[in-house]
Amino acid sequence: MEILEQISELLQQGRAKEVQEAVKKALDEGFQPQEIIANGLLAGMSVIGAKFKVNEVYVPDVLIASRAMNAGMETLKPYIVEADMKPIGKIVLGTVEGDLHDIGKNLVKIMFEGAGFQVFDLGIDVPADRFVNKVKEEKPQILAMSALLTTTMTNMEKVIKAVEKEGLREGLLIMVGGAPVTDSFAQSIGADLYAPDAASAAELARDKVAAL
Ligand code: B1M
Repeated sequence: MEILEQISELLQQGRAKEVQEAVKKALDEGFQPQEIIANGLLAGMSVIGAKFKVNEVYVPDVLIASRAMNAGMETLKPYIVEADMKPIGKIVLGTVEGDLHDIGKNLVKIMFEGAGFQVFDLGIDVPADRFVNKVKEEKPQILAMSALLTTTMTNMEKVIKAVEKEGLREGLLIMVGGAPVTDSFAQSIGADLYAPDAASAAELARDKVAAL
């Protein structure tokens, strides 16, 4: 079996340690981190997602696969993030309140870091006031929010309102993303930037901050 296929299979079985070993092997074989993410880790995760949707696998299986995904991403991180790079800007990042999904957010974080940003990751289930406090403290160029549920994406607007109420909106770019989020939704809640995936999120952030 080809190594990327092996990574996908191991991830689906939730074998985190073996995923990490296979990721290292793929790097040794000359695969680029982006290829390993797209055709190994994400390929496996999308099989799990499809099975989850039709109740072929359940929450514990998804959690175990998610851990394997994060383990694989940790192994790749040093190869994506350039060492000793001077930050080109600051980003405050988090998954909004009520939402526990962090795989996409973690991927976005790695890509932001790879693009040269210093990232303040607030984690999951982040209420508006925590975003506001971190923006006050760090004065980032970008506030970035992730949501994976149709029931939590609406909390992005609450954060934007809270940021406005505190007088922090001017000069701050707000980026939103996550599976149910669209460009038109982003515009409707008053966000400045929307990106459909982690690589474009990093590219967009880099371009927008360079233009400031
Ligand atoms: Co959840 N879940 N989940 N889940 N889960 C989804 C999202 C769902 C689509 C599955 C389904 O029914 N088909 C569905 C949402 C339906 C909806 O609202 N439309 C769902 C549900 C219903 C739920 C629960 C309610 C299930 C339950 O308990 N009954 C529950 C909710 C918990 C909560 O959050 N309060 C729940 C729980 C979980 C687990 C905890 C088991 C686990 C999360 C573990 C973790 O994250 N640590 C989980 C998972 C893993 C999924 C699926 C299977 C995979 C999500 C994922 O990680 N994808 C997902 C089904 C699916 O997506 N096929 C599903 C891989 C990841 C790389 O993609 O996060 O989309 P994604 O990130 C992408 C882009 O969206 C983008 O970049 C990434 C790619 O490059 N992106 C950004 C993300 N954030 C961005 C921010 C940006 C820009 C781009 O700018 C700031």
